[in-house]
Amino acid sequence: MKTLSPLQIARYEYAPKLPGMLRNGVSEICVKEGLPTESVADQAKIKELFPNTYGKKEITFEKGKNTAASKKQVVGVILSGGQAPGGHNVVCGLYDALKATNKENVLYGFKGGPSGLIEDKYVIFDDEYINEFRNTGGFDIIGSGRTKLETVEQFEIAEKVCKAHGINAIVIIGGDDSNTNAAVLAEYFAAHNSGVQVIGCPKTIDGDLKNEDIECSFGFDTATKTYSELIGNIERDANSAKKYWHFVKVMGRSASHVALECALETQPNICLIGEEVADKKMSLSSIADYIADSVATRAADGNNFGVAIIPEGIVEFVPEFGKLIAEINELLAGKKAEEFNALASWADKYAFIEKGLTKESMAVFAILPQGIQQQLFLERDPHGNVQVSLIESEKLFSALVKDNLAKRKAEGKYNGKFNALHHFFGYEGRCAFPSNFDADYCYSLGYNACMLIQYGFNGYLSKVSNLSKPAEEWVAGGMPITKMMNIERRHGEDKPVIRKALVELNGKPFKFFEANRASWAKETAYRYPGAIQYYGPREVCDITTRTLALEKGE
Ligand code: FBP
Repeated sequence: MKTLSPLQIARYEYAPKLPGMLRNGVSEICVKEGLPTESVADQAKIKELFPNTYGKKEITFEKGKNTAASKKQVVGVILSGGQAPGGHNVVCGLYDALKATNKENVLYGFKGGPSGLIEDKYVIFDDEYINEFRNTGGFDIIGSGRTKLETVEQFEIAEKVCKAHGINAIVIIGGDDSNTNAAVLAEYFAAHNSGVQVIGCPKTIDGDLKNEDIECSFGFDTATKTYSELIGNIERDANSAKKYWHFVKVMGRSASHVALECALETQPNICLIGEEVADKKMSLSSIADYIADSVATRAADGNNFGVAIIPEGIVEFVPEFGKLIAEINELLAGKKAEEFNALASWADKYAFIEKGLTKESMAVFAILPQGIQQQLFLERDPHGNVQVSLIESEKLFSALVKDNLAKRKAEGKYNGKFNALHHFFGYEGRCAFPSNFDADYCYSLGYNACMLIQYGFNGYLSKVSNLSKPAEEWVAGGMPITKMMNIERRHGEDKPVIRKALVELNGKPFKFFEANRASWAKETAYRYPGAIQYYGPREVCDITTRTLALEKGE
């Protein structure tokens, strides 16, 4: 029998905070037009590819008479990609705004991600269904998936499905790739006069969908708070037992925003930032040396313990490792993967690898622990990429540090003890109960998406900004997705895509970290953020991330 926890019951009752301008009821929301937009780069090319949706104006909502035509809305919503806390609230906000506008409005939820639209698998939401998911984590309300909506055949089917249900708008809740696809779908619908609008919502715990307009993607706040709680607890354990070095890998497929935010929250001895590793062209051994320096310095003070945060995507930022992965991808291309997998023993496979890699890459491969070597040959994702979440880089670096320390010991330069423990925090944070920030932000994004639909916008991203301030002061509006796009080379082709936001080495969050990390590496300066608080004083419950606060100069 299904039972509810007290927190579940309490969270069902939580009323998410909307931006002040959306609080007066849907009849009191009007549009203020901003300036026409340009894409961040490659303007001529993006304009050519998006003739119907390019250059539209940014808009903000404000208090005033709602002038939108009050036609009945039938909307479909899709959750796309990895789970992120708050996704349910986007759906709830959208549903509530639709029903507040007109009781006859209908919300379809396509199941299992974008493929649900193509396969016409859906639920129709009602109060009973929705109420079970209010302010809860996860994407289980309709499920998610990573199918890309990008081919004309898929768009034709999507159009047919929408027509069959009378759907006049689709809301896609996803990261940079999913919102890129949302923009392409919006352009297709506009070019074919299909009467279907597409609105995107910025999601990903990785925090790499942000720019001058989008201050942060939802889910980043809750996920990093969850990991930071756990890292803080580990720090306290390390400082109590004084006998382990903990290597903690945190999610973040490419960018190191999650690692950086956790470091700002917990002040560990070491945190690697992939973007810096790439910028300084650091090798595996120089990184190991850098960590071993902290281990040795602390050992000299009698502290044979510490905490190191490793971003999940780190390996691809190490130039020699990136080259190795590229060569392995080549080695496994097409039928060669089958040939490789058919080899009976690891020794046979090793010989195959030795034959196929360049001398330099083989030298890097050879120093890796066998477990990591084998992980590099695990199944690729649907786009042919190594699944970095499956590579145990926390174990890789602790093994390299151990070797480094052994050499130091042999040379009489180190006399400490090094016992490493390993952790990977990723899935633990993706479905946590959303923090108040994410619960409020997501509900606002969904509510706002409905307003964008009502006012007839297409190819827009639901935008809520001024996020470091109390929700009352948040600014709601929308921006054309094409504004965030540029042309990038993907799989040998020039493609219009939303630019991924990596950690800026000149940005305030990294600068703060850089200014403090030398002392954190030596001292025990741990900071303990504790568990997410949902009820209590505002300064405890409604705080945003340190990243956002520093970016805003707070
Ligand atoms: P999105 O970019 O789709 O939001 O997903 C991010 C992420 O959580 C990464 O941090 C992680 O590498 C990846 O998903 C794991 O993917 P999967 O859920 O398919 O194992």
